[in-house]
Amino acid sequence: MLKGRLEDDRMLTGRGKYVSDWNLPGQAYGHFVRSDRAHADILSISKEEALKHPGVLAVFTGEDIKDQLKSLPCALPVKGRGGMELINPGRPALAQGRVRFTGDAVALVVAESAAAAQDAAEMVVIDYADRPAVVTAKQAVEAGAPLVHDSVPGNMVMDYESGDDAGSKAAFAKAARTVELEVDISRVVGNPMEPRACLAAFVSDQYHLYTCTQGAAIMRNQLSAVLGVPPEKIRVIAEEVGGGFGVRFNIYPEYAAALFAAKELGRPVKWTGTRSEVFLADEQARDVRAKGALALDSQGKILGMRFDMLANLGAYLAPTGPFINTVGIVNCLSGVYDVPATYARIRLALTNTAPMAAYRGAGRPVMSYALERLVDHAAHELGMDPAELRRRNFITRFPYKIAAGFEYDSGDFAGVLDKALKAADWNGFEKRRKEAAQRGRLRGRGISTYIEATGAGFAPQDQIEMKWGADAALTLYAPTHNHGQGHETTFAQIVSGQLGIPMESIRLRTAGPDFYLLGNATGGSRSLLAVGGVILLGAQELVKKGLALAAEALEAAQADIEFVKGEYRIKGTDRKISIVELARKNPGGLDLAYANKFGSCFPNGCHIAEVEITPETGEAQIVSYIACDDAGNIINHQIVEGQVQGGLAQGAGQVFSEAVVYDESGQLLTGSFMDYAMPRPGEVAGLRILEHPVPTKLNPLGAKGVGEAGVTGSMPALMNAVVDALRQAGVKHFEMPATPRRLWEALQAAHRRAA
Ligand code: MCN
Repeated sequence: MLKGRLEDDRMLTGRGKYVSDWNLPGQAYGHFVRSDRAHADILSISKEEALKHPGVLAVFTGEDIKDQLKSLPCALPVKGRGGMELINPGRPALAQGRVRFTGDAVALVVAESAAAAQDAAEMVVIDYADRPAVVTAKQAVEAGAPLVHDSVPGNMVMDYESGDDAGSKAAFAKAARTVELEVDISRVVGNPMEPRACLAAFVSDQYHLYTCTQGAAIMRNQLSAVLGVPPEKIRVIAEEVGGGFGVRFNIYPEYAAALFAAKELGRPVKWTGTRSEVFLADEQARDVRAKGALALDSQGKILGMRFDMLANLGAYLAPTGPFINTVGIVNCLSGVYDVPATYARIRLALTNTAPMAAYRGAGRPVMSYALERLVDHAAHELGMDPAELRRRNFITRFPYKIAAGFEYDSGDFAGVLDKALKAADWNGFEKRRKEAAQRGRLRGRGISTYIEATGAGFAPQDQIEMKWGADAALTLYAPTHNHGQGHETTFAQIVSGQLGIPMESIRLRTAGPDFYLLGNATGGSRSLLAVGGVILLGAQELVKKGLALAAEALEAAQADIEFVKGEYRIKGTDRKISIVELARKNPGGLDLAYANKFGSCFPNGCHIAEVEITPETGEAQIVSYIACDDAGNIINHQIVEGQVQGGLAQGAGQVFSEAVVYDESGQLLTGSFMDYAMPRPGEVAGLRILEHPVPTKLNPLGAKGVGEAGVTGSMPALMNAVVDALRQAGVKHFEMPATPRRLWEALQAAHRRAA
């Protein structure tokens, strides 16, 4: 039994190396001058005063990089309605001629010290001509709205549809009941513990970037597109990453600008961002308005489903492309339900706000929120038990191809539901509600039965390597960077299970100056099912490779040798050699490179939340939470529990407190933790996490992803509970975040209406 994770000791004793811990001889320091307005033409930039400041080495602007750096890339072009092509307006590493959101990087000041660079940044004088800004997607697509990029008519980069338009219209025409719900999925900031930072160097004709990453290979490819050199000329170096959550997946303009500066100056350039810069200029997420409708027969069977969504993409397209966070969400469109006809349209609009990208769940929490809120609303409208309405519509046969594309291979949705209902004492709720009412509390109950696709990846293969060191330790090289998920432990468990060597003798490397493997980054909850699957097969290959060497060492025929618990043995004898000994005797002979790829599979679950609201103050408290998840086979139960817990806290954060607010001119009003409330310890009380594994055959481990499940399940479950509580006081509609003030105001308004 493991006491903890292999990585914990290092991190808890302060030996973790984060980005700002890296230093190189002779390094200079960078500071970015950022736009203080949402939308304006840059008339002139005066560097003179800044350059005179003691210690200042250079001030770089868009003009300096214009012919040297290409636009940030944008992957995955998708085709939309009527064959519409994605429009990518491009993004320079430093603004050229125009700023498009508050926080857009305009200049990079490099100096001998961080303080000198910061002081000099204040002396860079920029003359702007303001332009009107658009902040919401709705404003952006209105006729005559100001254009964020002249090359994008109507601010719309994509109008995408998926599913069966005619079929779902027909279903609505014949339905006994139709139900509609429009919801807002608010905008959030990822907020990893370590603000973004980088140390850029140009060494022997190679670019070296020390930074926070979710995967070195993807970053090298993205940087290659900007720097115009092959990925082989780029190295990404990273050890600890203080949280990623999706917003450390892509390169950012600052990294390209710092690499450019390092090459120009012939010195490493270090940039350590601040928390304010996280709020201003990290990729943000969600921000979708979703209108959903269900067509039902008289028995509550769903006949058809339609969604119309509008997504705010911010000022530029993220390097992963708009697909990852928006269009991709409609792929699990009809959820766990057997729906004959589903259709979704999603329009993606540019605005003068921070660019958007994937954030834990990458669009799936948006879809599950829109769908699971709608199904709950339908149950209420029909006067049905929300669990029963769900059960009546579950998919029960596999494989099941959903209208929007995916084929679900496995699942036991009713089994998951039953386990959760039992644990939540579903039928005892009314008693608890009454008891809470006696204490003056509004108690509400919410449920979600979510499903998501985990495992997607851009790279065609995941390459791994295993190399034995002189000390008989095995180094495992893999492309997915561990940034909190416990890969050092779980990957070592897989290898140890196959090779019979202690977990502690296995080291994981995922980046570094000599790291060149190709493969997918950590994201889409794919690391275990995809890279873990490759590792499992790789370890089995390694055992096979050792047979020939063992036969030689034991002077026996290969066919007579078996591998048991870390030892090659001549069957039926006590003549044997351990794999460690064999590796020691054959330096390099037992090293292995292996590649393969495993793709999407479908974890699902049922989450049931109960919340209590104090009407006098508007405070909401989660008083009970049951999460029952099917993550397929599980490698490490403790880590999985931690992942679900973390995801759930992020879901609770978005539902109860976090929200990015821009004013109508595009100024960010939530630029610090004073204005943007993160979830706090103890926020999720009465939590029980249950497993209901249904192994998948889509990867060799039989595992499904779990890293994002907590968010995807919790957002709708929690808000359904809040809405259920509010309904008792006459509140008809409520949007996130359920902050005390907003809850109190909603209750007051309902009270006034009733009076
Ligand atoms: N695991 C397991 N059995 C399973 C599934 C997973 O034992 N059936 C283990 C894995 O081996 C791994 C962990 O659980 O140690 C999460 O695995 P997986 O679901 O494969 O997800 P990833 O490792 O690919 O992590 C990505 C996912 C995403 S996309 C975000 S965003 C996210 C997250 O995980 N960001 C995180 N969890 C995070 N946790 C922390 N602490 N910090 C982040 O930034």
